[in-house]
Amino acid sequence: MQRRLSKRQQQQDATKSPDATAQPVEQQQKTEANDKRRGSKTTLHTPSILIALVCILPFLATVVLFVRYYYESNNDDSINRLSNSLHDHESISSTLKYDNRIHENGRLRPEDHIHRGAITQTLNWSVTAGQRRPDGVDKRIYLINDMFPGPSIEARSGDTLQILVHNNLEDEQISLHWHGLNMRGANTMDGVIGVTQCGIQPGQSFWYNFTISETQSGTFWYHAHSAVQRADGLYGSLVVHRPDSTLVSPNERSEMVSDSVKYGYDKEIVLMIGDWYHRTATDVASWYLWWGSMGYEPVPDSLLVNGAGRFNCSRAVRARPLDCIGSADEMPPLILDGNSSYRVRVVNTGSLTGIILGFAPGTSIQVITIDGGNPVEMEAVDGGRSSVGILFPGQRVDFVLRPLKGQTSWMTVKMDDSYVSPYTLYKTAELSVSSDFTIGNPALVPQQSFPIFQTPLPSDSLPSSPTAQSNNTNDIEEDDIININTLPSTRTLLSSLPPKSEQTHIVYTKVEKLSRLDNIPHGFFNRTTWKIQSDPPYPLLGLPRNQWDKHQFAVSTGNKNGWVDLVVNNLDEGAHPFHLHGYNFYVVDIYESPEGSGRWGSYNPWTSPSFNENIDPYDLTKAVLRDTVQIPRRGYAVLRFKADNPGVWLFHCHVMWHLAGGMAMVIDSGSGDDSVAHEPWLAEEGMECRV
Ligand SMILES: [Cu+2]
Repeated sequence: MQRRLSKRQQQQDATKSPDATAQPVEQQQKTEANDKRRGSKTTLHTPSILIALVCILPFLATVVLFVRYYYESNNDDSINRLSNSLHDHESISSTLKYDNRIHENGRLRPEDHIHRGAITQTLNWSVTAGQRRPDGVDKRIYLINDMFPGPSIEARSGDTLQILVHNNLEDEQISLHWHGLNMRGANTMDGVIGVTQCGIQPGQSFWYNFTISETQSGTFWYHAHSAVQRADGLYGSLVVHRPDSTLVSPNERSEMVSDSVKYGYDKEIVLMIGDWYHRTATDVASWYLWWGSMGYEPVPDSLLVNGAGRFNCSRAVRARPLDCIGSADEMPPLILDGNSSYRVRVVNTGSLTGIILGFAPGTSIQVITIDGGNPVEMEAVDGGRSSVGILFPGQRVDFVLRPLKGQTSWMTVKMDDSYVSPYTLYKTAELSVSSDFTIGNPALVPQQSFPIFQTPLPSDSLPSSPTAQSNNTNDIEEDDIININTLPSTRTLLSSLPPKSEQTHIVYTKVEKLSRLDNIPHGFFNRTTWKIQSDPPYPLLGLPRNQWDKHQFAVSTGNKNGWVDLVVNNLDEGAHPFHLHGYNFYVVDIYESPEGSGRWGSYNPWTSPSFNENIDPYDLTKAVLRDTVQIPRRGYAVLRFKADNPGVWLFHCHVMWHLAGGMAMVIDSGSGDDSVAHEPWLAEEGMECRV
């Protein structure tokens, strides 16, 4: 597999032409060359047969290779695992009568943080890999201090985190990114290989050392920003509590009611929810970054909440046997105290799909913040709805869950099929029917219900669990969903939004399958597909911009600290959840072209009919402050932020496979001059990165 990838890499590197429009001509030349090689004997006699063959053969080969590769590429691995992995059952068997992983990994203790002053927390982490069964299916995953997900971090605003990360993997480099934290004055700690640091090599350690801003609090997470390790479990939760009012100066105090009083909740939990693949992420990425995938995203097999799930072993695809144990009706439960209101902090830790979260009808949900603690206006929405969505990869939502009536209930996680369905012809309604040539995944149950057990738990028998295929037990009604993507920020937050920005930058993004890149899907910003800076092999932060290689596309905001509009035109047939490091941005405009209109939906403020030099056409009362935004297919978003955080910040799609295909660019803030690096010491001789 690796050999195949590296060969591809060589081919790509050998490609010189940066001209994206050259495709048709090249394709034609290639086909002609192939024709000559393949058909020199027959050409003279039967040109029509030859033409027919040339037309049909590649198509047939594609179909055969495609199906074979997708369903069989991992047979050997799986069989090996089957034969020698009966040693590891500890992650799901326990002396308890139920699986308590969701509970243990989601517990929060705000009381330990909101009443104290800022401190320095020093943590010592060892990253390893091991076989575990998050959903009953054995898989090699990443562990931090032997845990999956990694240790939860709880802090308060103003805390300093000093985290010593040892890479105890055999042959992979790693890095960790603190998703959503502004990292003000700490760009070198942002954890992006090739942008802010070199990878931490096997056997080496790295100190992450940064102070959380006094003004930041909310739900965050940390995850690997190296290769595709995030998708194999190298992540954990990071919750920053807002300190209570007794700790701030008296004149600020009146505005600072603690969140629990303001929103009326008693307890807090965090839920890391995401799709899950049974193959390793390297295998999944290799499949997607192959011409035969034709750009169809690999469909996940399962889903996890706080590292726990339950796969129905009987759904395993025959050609891809799994080492799977456990019963489908043992879904891991949430444990709630029946009398308390909870602040539920949800993170989409997945690689591809958006999620909708639903509770039993009659449950009341109040959405309070989006992404890193940005409060939203809920007045616009009727109360009494019991579902929230869609939360896309990298995004977070906090809501208050009022006490549930009755003794037992369920939480349902539904994967958004809009990403997967139209492009893979995947039919959620006909799960067992997959006889046609599509790359749907019959193993996946896209809607799963997890039981909620209420304390005190009965000592003799536990409430019964819904089965893994409990599609009907707790359906999510479309009109019962709070659409978190239309909630505006609170008026207080919007009051700091200027009516007009000082700079406007326009970029275009798309996944392209170009012949000059062997028809392997690549994510582009304008004409650049991102790769880790390799020539010279130093992090971008250490190099002046005039030494960045051809895989870096940068928007420079100069050194004026002014407000910037970034117009992101998504020319793709699919939507993408874009995440910006180092900043929160206001989404001041967002648009999707009507289905079937044939339009690209791109936007250029200067050529727009509503262009006015003095007034922007945006309705700022609808804006929302966040750090990860789903930009619709054939549409755009206008992101406004104050470029006052010097550094080089990655802006990228949070779909793991698209990022692996290069869907990223950087925002360069606070350096006016092309010939001056932000942190020249990072590019000293002898400190080259391994790329
Ligand atoms: Cu994407």
